[in-house]
Parts: sequence; structure tokens; C-alpha cells
Amino acid sequence: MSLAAEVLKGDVPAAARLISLIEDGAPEAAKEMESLYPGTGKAYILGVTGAPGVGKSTLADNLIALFRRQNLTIGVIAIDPTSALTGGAILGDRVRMQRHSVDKAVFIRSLATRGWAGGLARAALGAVQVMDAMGRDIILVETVGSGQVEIDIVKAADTTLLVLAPGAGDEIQTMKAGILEAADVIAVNKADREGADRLKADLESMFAMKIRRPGDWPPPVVPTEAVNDKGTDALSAAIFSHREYLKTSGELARRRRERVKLALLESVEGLVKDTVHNLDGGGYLEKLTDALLRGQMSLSRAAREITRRMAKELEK
Ligand SMILES: Nc1nc2c(ncn2[C@@H]2O[C@H](COP(=O)(O)OP(=O)(O)OP(=O)(O)O)[C@@H](O)[C@H]2O)c(=O)[nH]1
Ligand SMILES: [Mg+2]
Repeated sequence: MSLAAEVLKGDVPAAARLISLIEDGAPEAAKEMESLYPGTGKAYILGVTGAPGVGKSTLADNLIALFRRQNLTIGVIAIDPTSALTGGAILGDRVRMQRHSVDKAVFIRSLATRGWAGGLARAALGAVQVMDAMGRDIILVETVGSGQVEIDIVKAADTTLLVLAPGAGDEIQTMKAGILEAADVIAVNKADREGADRLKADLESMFAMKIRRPGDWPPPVVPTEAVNDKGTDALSAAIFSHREYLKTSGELARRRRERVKLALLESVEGLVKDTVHNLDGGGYLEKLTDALLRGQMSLSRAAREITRRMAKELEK
């Protein structure tokens, strides 16, 4: 049986193997993904983002426990764009969700940077598709909120949960505008700490000031104390009410369309880069780089040349 067929039956080892193939950029992954594709589009994708150490994993762990009590099956993708440097972070994520590791209905997978950064977003989107095709009801994607990878992941989620904490260096004024805009639900975690009330009030007045169109979704701000599992019910209620809003407003269809488009563009980018890297076993890229260094060719001419050669290669 093909890997894809096993994944569609919900097989965990097959899914893990396919995700590894995607991570490695293995050519056979593309074929498997094609067979998987019709089985995707059913899962509810929840992005969890925020600055390092605000409590994303602890909150996710609480939410998973709550979802499990509702008999929902879960996929978790923990993305760490920096772990190539700080190998410990991944282990930390694992440990914090350890209590679910014996539960077969919770499939946890960490992804780290390997090679160029674009590869990570591609692997993450691929992993989401694999877990979706496995039949997982909810897929949680945890990312550290800084940089392009996160923005791409946020675009891929149905609901984006932004986690903030008082004094974590992520006060509203210093926050990346894109991330705050993309938030559908905000958790003000570490509510046991000083400054949480203030942060919540600041966020609410900021959202109140924004001129919104009728029918817009003002992101609810929910205080949580993840270490003590406080506020989890309210947070989950806010998440599910956003899910309802998505369905009734037509926004869900719009987001899914965007996601398909993003996946297509990711795939084009990957195909182009892989093909270019493989022309003459990498020799063609080196040859043009040399020509550029010697000033024998302009960048745009080299780009056109490489694209023409690539088109010929793809015709084959
Ligand atoms: N005081 C307090 N500490 C918390 C709370 N929630 C989480 N923490 C602590 O904050 C630290 C970081 O929590 P994590 O859940 O690992 O945070 P994270 O955002 O997943 O961290 P990274 O994945 O490394 O970015 C841990 O030591 C937690 O115990 C909270 O509500 N109150
Ligand atoms: Mg974490």
C-alpha cells in the first residue's frame, strides 16, 4: 500500500514518514501528496503564535486536554525557526506536552529549520495537509511569532490565537503589526503576573478604536493562567465562537481559498529552487554565479537565462 493510502486510513507511522520526506524535500513526497490532496480540507486549523516563552505550549497543552474530553482527535505541529541554533527548544515543546504522548489521538510533530527558511513554511503546510488527510479534527500549529515563516503559517490557519504576556517584551507598541492584525483570538497569559489587566485593557481600547465594518470580528481578549489551567474554558469558547463566525460569514471559504493559493505558490517556489539547484548537478547555478562575480552578466539576464534553461528541463 502507498504511504498516502496508509495516511488516509489514519496510520501514524506512515504520516510521520511522509512528513519526514516532505521535510527532506524528497521527490517521492510530491507524488504521495497528490494522492492525499482529495482527503484534505476537513480539519479545523488553529494557529498558536506569540513571542518566545509567553506560554504557547502550556496553553496548547491545556486546550488539547479540553478537546480530548470532547473526544476530538488532535494533530500538533510545533515549529521552531531557530532550533538549528538552539536545539533544546524542540525538546522543551515535547516535554511540556508529554502528558499527551501516550494518547494515540494526539499526534505531535516538531519541525525545525533545515537549509533555506522557505523550506520550513513548505514543510509546515505539508504537515498540516498530512494531519488533515489522517482525519484529525483539530490541528494546532505552534510558531514563535517573528518573521516571515510565522506570517505564512498564520495565513494557513482557520483561527489564529495570539498569546501575549505582561512584561514579555511584546507590548502592543513593539509588536509586529502583521501578527496583531492577523489575531482572531488573543490570550493574555500569565494573568497571575502584574501588568496583565493593563495589557488586556490596552488591547481592548485599541480594538475599540479601530473602525470596523459591520459584521467584522473584534478579537476577544481572554485572560489565562496556563500554568494553573485557568481560563482554558473561556479561551476554548472564544476559539469555537470564532469558528462559528467563520462558517456563518463565509470567511472560512475565503481563508481556505487563500490557503490553497499559498500552497500553490509555495510549491512553485520549491519547484523552481529545486530545479535550479539540480541543473547540471548544481553546475549551472555555479557557472552563472561565476559569470555574475566576474561582471560578465547582469542579475536579470542571469535570472532570465536560468528560467529559460529550467523551462527546457521541465519540458522533458
Ligand atoms: N507565571 C506564569 N508562568 C507561566 C504561565 N504559563 C506558562 N508559564 C511559564 O512560562 C514558561 C514558558 O512557557 P511555554 O509554554 O514553554 O512558552 P512557549 O511560548 O511555548 O515558549 P517557546 O515555545 O519557547 O516560545 C514556562 O516556564 C511556563 O511554566 C502562567 O500563566 N503564569
Ligand atoms: Mg513552545
